[in-house]
Amino acid sequence: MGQSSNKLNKKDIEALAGETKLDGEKVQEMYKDFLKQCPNGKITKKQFIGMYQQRFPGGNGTDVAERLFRGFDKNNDGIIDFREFIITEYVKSQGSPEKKLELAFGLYDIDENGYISLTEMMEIFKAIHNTLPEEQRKGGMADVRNRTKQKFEKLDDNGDGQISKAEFVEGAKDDPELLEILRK
Ligand SMILES: [Ca+2]
Ligand SMILES: [Ca+2]
Ligand SMILES: [Ca+2]
Repeated sequence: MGQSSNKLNKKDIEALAGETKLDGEKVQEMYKDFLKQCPNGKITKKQFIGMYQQRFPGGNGTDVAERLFRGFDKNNDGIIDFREFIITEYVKSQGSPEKKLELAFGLYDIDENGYISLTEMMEIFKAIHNTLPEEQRKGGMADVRNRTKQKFEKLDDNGDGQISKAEFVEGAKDDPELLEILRK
């Protein structure tokens, strides 16, 4: 009961292949793998955090996973379905620069007001820093704060204390570190 709604049919596969530029077989294969890990076709936040934690032995991936979860969960229903999973994975790894910037901006803009505040930017860089193994992290948080503040001031072209999308896009041209979150 209700199971068929989670299954992808041929048309869904083709649509996803079109959106991601992957071939249909590859999508099918990824779907099989996805179902192996998540037999009900959904990833909960808890599962997602668990998956991410494994990527950072010795570090803490929880905050990064929390942030990324929101980027994946496009419709905000608290779960990631295969469609959301594959599209976001694709943008993260091979999306066009515009799509990547779009995704990254959304991750930074935690309260979704259309601007990045200094606090929001701190959250992201702290989360990234926390994924490092303990020995690489020691005493580094003050440094992260200082560097984030400098970055923020540089990005805030009109000096209004927040980063607009245009400022972000412009700044990211010279600062690849702004997209570091997508490499996590
Ligand atoms: Ca969702
Ligand atoms: Ca914001
Ligand atoms: Ca500004």
